Order: sequence, then structure tokens, then C-alpha cells
Amino acid sequence: MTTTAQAAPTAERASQSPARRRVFSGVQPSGDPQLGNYIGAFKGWVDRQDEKENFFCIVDLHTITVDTAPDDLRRQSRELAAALFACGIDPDKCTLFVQSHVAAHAEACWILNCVTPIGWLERMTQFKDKSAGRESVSTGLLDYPVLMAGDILLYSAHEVPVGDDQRQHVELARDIAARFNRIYGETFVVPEAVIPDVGGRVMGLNDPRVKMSKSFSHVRGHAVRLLDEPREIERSIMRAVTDSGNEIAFSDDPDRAGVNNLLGIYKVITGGTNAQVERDFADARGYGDLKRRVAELVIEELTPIRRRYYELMDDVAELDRLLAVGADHARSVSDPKLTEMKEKVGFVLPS
Ligand code: ATP
Ligand code: LTN
Repeated sequence: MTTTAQAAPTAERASQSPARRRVFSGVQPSGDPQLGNYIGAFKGWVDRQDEKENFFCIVDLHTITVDTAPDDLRRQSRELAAALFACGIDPDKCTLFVQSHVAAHAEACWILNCVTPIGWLERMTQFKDKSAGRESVSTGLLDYPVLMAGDILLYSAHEVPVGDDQRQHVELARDIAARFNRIYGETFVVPEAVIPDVGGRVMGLNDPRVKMSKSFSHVRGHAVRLLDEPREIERSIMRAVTDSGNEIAFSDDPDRAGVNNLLGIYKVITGGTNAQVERDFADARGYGDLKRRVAELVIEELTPIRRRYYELMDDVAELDRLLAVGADHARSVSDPKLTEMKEKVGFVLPS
């Protein structure tokens, strides 16, 4: 696990009891959740939910920064909630909520916009990637990282567990927090990104040079979706692009990225060391064997998740109730922080 530089001390941190550290993370309801989301994010959230005070957010405001059909967004938001609970997010230990249910997120974004130089946003690689080749992009897409900074800062989160692709956005949230604190006085905890050493970047099975992504999970052979049937999982993994060699070992060589990716998936799920993983494959006969064993392991890991998901989706009213409870608790934390922000910038507070 790597983290960004130590969280800077702030007045708030100093006055906090040595209570559990706060965690905030988010996921977009932008398509079918995939194995990279699970390995790079959800699994770590679940594994550490006992140790921390956790806020997990289905970030629908972020998802409309690119074209999204309203019916898809509604369906995907509930499906993602069910998938997260099915992965093991426990509503008694975590606050899981939908971002648009908590108005403070959009309001905080506006205030933070006004301390964020536009050049900071134009430099973001995700903005450059997502806007490349498009004639026109929304203002929301440029502003995406400020909304994300607001998400994190409203909850005074110390830790932000994310995949490697979000490192730059968390760095920006730190810069925005520090700038606001400098201008208006200590207000925000400066958060740290927490990124898994292995599994922080699961690559596409059809092309191990690109990150496995929810937005491409409909492309055949690109991803294992969390809810895929065993046969589909097996087919996708057996067809994974590898190389023309036959050595089953971890490697930084870009030409061997496909094998490295499969070994990384195996390593995170089994929790073994590199040496243990390589030993497990010492008797393997070529990449076919590697793929078969990785497929078996992934099927074993995802089957109970898929079953639980369908049980949860059978009772949408209960799912909506859990999300409403989550939003109530989220508001109880974010509303006072938003009020503090408004006071600091000089707004007259309603009596
Ligand atoms: P989109 O395609 O809409 O950008 P995504 O699949 O990249 O979606 P997000 O909702 O952006 O997923 O991210 C949810 C979490 O999953 C984030 O913490 C992100 O860093 C992590 N994540 C996403 N893809 C991967 C991946 N391939 N490997 C590791 N972590 C990932
Ligand atoms: N940008 C993130 C989702 C996200 C997030 C956040 C993650 C929105 N707000 C706050 C961590 C903390 C993504 O696409 N993965």
C-alpha cells in the first residue's frame, strides 16, 4: 500500500480524539462494475471496514459529466449499490450513499471552484484523455476533480482508497484543501490517497496496455464484469492477450504485461506474496494452465457476490431504504462542514 505524503496536521486533526481514521471513496454508476474496480478498490474497502470510519459514495453527479442516458443512470446507480453490498460492504460499518442525495456536495464544489486556478484543472490527465478528439466537452468534465475534492473534504477524510488512476485527483484535492486553509484559516483535513501496491491498475484482458474500465465493460473480452456468469468469466480470461513466451513470472516488461496482469489478479485474490504466486505456477504447463487457474479462482471469488447481488435486487425498496439511511448519516457529517465553509468565506448564514 502506498500513500501520498503524510496528511498535514490541521487544527481539526489536532483536536480530534485518537478516534478511528475517516475514509472516503467514490465510484461512478457509469456501467457494469468490473474486476479492476473490485481488485483496485472494493475489496480493500471491505477488508478494512472494521478498522476505519467509512464513507462510500455512488457519485452520480460525476457520471453526468459525460453523456449518460437518464434511465441507464437510474438503473446503474441501484445496481452499483447492490453490487457494493454484495461485495461485503456492511451498512452497519459503512455509510454508503448516493451523492445527489446530499446537496452539500454540489454547494461545496461551487465554493471550492472559487479557490481553484483553472490551470490546475487543465493539467489533469483524465480530463485530457476524456476530452481528446471531442469537438465539445462539458464544463462539468473540467470541473470533475473539484467536485471530487468537495466529496472528500466535506467528510474530513484522512484516507482516500482508490486505484492508481485517481492518484492525480487526490493530489489536487490536497492542493485545494491546503489553498483554502491558507486563505481562510484551518478548515480541512488534507487527505492522503491509499493505493494498493498490487492491483492498483488491473489492465484490459483484450489489451494489457490500457486500464480495465467500466465504460468499456460492454466490449467483448475487455473486462470480467462482477456479475458475469462463470462461463463468460472463463471465456474472457482464456482469451486474455499474453505474449509468445512461456515463463510464468512477475515482470515489468511491457511486452509481458498480459501475464503480469493475470498474476496480479491471482495475487490480490489469494493474498500471497510474489514468490508464493510464482511457486503456485511452478508446475503449470504454459499460459493455458495459468489462465485456467486464474479463471477458476476468479469464478470462486465472484460466485457468492453474484448470488447475493440478485437477492438484493429482488428487494429494491429495501435497497432504497438503506441508501436513505446512508444519506441521512452523510448529511449529519457534511452539513456542519459546509456551514463552516460558508462562515469562513463570509456568507451571512440564514438565521
Ligand atoms: P469509468 O470507466 O466510468 O471511468 P472505472 O471502471 O474506471 O469507470 P470508477 O468508477 O472511475 O471506475 O472507479 C471506481 C474505483 O475503481 C476507483 O477507485 C478506481 O481507481 C478503481 N478502478 C477502476 N478501474 C480500475 C482498474 N482497472 N484497476 C484498479 N482499480 C481500478
Ligand atoms: N473520480 C473517482 C470517483 C470519485 C471519488 C470521489 C473517489 C468521486 N469522488 C472521492 C474517491 C474520493 C473515480 O472515477 N474513480
